Amino acid sequence: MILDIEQETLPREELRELQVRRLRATVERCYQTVPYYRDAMDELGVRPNHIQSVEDVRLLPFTKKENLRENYPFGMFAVPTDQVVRIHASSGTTGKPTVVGYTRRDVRTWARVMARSLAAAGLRPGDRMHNAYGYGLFTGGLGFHYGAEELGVMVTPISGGQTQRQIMLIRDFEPTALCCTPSYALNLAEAAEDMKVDLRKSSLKVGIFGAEPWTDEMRYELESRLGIDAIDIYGLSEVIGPGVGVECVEAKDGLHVFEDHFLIESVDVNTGQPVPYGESGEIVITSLTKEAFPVLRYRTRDISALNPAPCRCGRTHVRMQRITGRTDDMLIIRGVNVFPSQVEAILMQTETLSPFYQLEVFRENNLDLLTVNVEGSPPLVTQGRDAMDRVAHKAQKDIKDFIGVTAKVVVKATGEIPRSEGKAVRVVDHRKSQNK
Ligand code: DLL
Repeated sequence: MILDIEQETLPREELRELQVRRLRATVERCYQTVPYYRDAMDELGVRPNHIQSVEDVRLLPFTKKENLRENYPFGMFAVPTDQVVRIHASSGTTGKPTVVGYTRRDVRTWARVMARSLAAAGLRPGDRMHNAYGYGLFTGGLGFHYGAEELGVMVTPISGGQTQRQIMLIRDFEPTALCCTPSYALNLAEAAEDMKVDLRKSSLKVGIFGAEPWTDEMRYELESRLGIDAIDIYGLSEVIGPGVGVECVEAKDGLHVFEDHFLIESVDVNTGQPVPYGESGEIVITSLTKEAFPVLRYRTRDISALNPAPCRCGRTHVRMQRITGRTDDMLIIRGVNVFPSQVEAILMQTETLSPFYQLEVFRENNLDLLTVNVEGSPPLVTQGRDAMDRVAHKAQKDIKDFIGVTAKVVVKATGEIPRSEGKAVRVVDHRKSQNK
């Protein structure tokens, strides 16, 4: 029996009833205990009792990252701090980080949705997890850790880094699941190959990868180099951490959102209006069961489409398409919108290129210029510069043909692109420093 499968296969009408009950309680709690939410609702003239159906969520104000920052550190908490047993924070590269808090019950809820995520990915009690997500303020490490313990999975809390040692521990402890960012999984695959360790013959059977955008092309690469099923998992600190949605191992076709805990919408980035099923929009999430840090209509900046079609695994929860990228990672190069993941898909279809890449953006004579740095495959690199330039030229043409953007492609030697230990840095934007 799969953990909580009754919750995940509820008929939609019953799920809606559960959601509206929980939504009303959450809105009431926000209104009564968080001055920010009360003010924002008062401004729109919305009262908690206006929420009568799930669709009424649209009456509520959006919450943005800036609103959380303005209330740094604990201003958005809906319980006194003596009831908060854990905090996490998202890495603020600019300015202050966003701090999120959990009550004891929140920690249990999170462990439960993470255990359910692992179960959807095919893990069962008795499995073993190599957990290379970072431990600390980042939610990845501890989120997976508590989920594994909740499910009854033995966890190696290795965190990120010390890559060669990780390979040794995978060989010795025989984990069945590898959990880390997809870019770190690739780093591990390469390190194992360098050490002449064939991970395809190891105990690993599944990889549960997330925390950054990745493509189906990257999935095939990881599956074939590691001999596993690669499963996508989504989440964000502001909403709970990992465990908001996950692919099922049966279909690997969209991430089931745990709708009994999270109400999900997809809206037009500019107008905030809902977009129809199947169309891309910005994902907006309202927490339904959180105590310490409830969120109302949080604008995630993540772009995806929702699919309500029943899934072959039997779950009735809506599926979210793999995230294309974040609104703030979208580059606009001479008027053409481009996400790094689109470039990734094209590079990875070129056999002579390796999956290690990084984009650079410059500004010259008021024009944005995109350079795509990518490593050649080892056989290409041994053929020398001319061969590498020919491949670069072809990739440049493919990028122009398929994405419509003019980019300069530079094929580099092995090891020239920095290896990731957590979330990969896909874009180096020189425009800001050039403006100074
Ligand atoms: O990255 C939580 C997490 C940890 C998810 C481990 C999955 C695995 P944050 O650091 O707050 O939390 O970053 C959240 O990461 O808004 C997305 O932009 C991105 N992200 C997370 N999962 C995916 C994914 C964690 N599967 C931000 N695909 C989110 C694409 C993802 N982007």
